Amino acid sequence: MTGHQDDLNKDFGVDDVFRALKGQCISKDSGEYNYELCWLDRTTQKSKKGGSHTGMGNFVRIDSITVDDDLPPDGKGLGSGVRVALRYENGQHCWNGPNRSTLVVLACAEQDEVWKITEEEKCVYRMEVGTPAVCDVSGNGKGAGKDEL
Ligand code: MAN
Repeated sequence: MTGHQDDLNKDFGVDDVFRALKGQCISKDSGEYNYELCWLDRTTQKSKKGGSHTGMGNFVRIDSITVDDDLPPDGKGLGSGVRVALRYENGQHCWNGPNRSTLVVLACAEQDEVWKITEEEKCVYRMEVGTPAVCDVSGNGKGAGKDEL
């Protein structure tokens, strides 16, 4: 994993591409919540019925993970191969569980967009997000399914 980390930092990293996104947020409705991703900052779960906002984690690092998903017909999915992922940890404590955390997995897209949010296990969230920020990263290009990393 360290090798991947080094490559990421060298190839595009926080210094370049993600710096431009810092301070910007995108969101998506899903179920009873609206979920917000603020790049390199935090993820948040907001109840549609009003009331409290729940911190789902604070940005800790860029990572990479291997995924193997079918690409939906609209292309708004991760496909398969190595993908850039952003880790958000130490969010609001979960009753009888861990502090909330979010893994944000990125794939190339024309605009920043949250595609899907899942709660993998209690208070452990995963967001699939499209962004032009990773389009130059090996394996994340359009038609991402066919990369050979
Ligand atoms: C809230 C939300 C859920 C979470 C539960 C855990 O309802 O944050 O996503 O599973 O708390 O108690």
